[in-house]
Amino acid sequence: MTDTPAVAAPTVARTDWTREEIAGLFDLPFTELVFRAAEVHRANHKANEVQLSTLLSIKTGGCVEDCGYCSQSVKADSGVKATKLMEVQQVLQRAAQARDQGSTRFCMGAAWRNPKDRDMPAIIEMVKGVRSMGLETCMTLGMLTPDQADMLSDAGLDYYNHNIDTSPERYDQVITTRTMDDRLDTLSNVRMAGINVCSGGIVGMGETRADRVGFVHTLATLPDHPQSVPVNALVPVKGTVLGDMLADTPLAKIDDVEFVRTVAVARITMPLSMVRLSAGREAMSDMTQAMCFMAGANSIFTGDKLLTAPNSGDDNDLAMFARLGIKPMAIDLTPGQVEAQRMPKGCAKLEAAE
Ligand code: SAM
Ligand code: DTB
Ligand code: SF4
Repeated sequence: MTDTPAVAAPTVARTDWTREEIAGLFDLPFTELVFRAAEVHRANHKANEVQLSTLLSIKTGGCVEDCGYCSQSVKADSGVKATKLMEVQQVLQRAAQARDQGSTRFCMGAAWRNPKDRDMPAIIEMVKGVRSMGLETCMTLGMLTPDQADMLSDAGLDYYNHNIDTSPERYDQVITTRTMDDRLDTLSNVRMAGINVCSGGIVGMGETRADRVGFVHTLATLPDHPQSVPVNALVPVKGTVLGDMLADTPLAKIDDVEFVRTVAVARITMPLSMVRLSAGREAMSDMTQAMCFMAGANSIFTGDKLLTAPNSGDDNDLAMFARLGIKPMAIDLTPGQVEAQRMPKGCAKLEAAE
């Protein structure tokens, strides 16, 4: 027996976690923490199935925000060339390729502070087109107004990705052009529009353990847990504030054990969410990724490119899955079934009114 904090019944998605409880989980002996996370994972998910999502940058670079990690900020001297919004047909072609390679969710990202109203018609065509192929749709376009969130919901968008990225305390050291509250407002607009929320962040930005506690705490105490929680390991890019600041320091790469701990604590505190092992896999061994799957990660981005940074690539991932005995998670791709998996619009509005 241990005198460490008790974990709630695995299927109860508590939103009243305290920072002390979360810090207590991080402090557990490593194998105890991973064991508990694996128990929670097995009680709520198929343990050896991993969901595959594909990313496409539909509008790259030239972003006016100053996120210290991002190669696409105008403030970064990263060599990323700014592009216009891609044509709808080109996006649909890439979605068809992703589907043919076994992906079940197509995530479209734009380097915007927020979409302009004139961008919305093309965005809506993309959502409708990708969805009609039987893929789940995800977009990440920056801040959204309630009206824009409603428009995306009406178009059938399944998920909206909008990361809180770090702890509330550290936020203004990473980004100065918006606040954590701006982020939370958009998450609320998305939730109210009945779109599933995808929100997570980045570890390995030189933050402290206390920041990682604050980061998980913020997600796990939202009114509803995000349905997807991406955990990114910083991809340090030359010419970005953080890439340059951390280069050649011991903080340049997150300690693997601490990364797995973060995944495990996310799994325990948000038992029903999909936890996505996101950016940074290229620099991780199969064994570290295996520990993440053991600790409850059950989704990855496939392909050899994320938005601008390299990703592991399908061949490496197929080989890793074969080594580990992991199967890609299937979804029922018939349009009616994809529809059934989407949160009915107005659910969150009804809950909020209660
Ligand atoms: N512009 C939109 C926004 O910021 O919400 C969408 C795209 S943005 C690139 C999506 C997320 O990618 C960020 O919130 C951040 O968590 C992650 N990201 C960006 N650059 C990264 C890097 N170098 N390493 C790890 N994650 C990164
Ligand atoms: C997320 O949390 N990770 C993805 C997705 N959401 C959009 C993006 C990772 C970007 C990595 C850096 C790049 O490719 O530029
Ligand atoms: Fe812009 Fe998003 Fe990059 Fe921040 S993370 S600079 S908002 S593209």
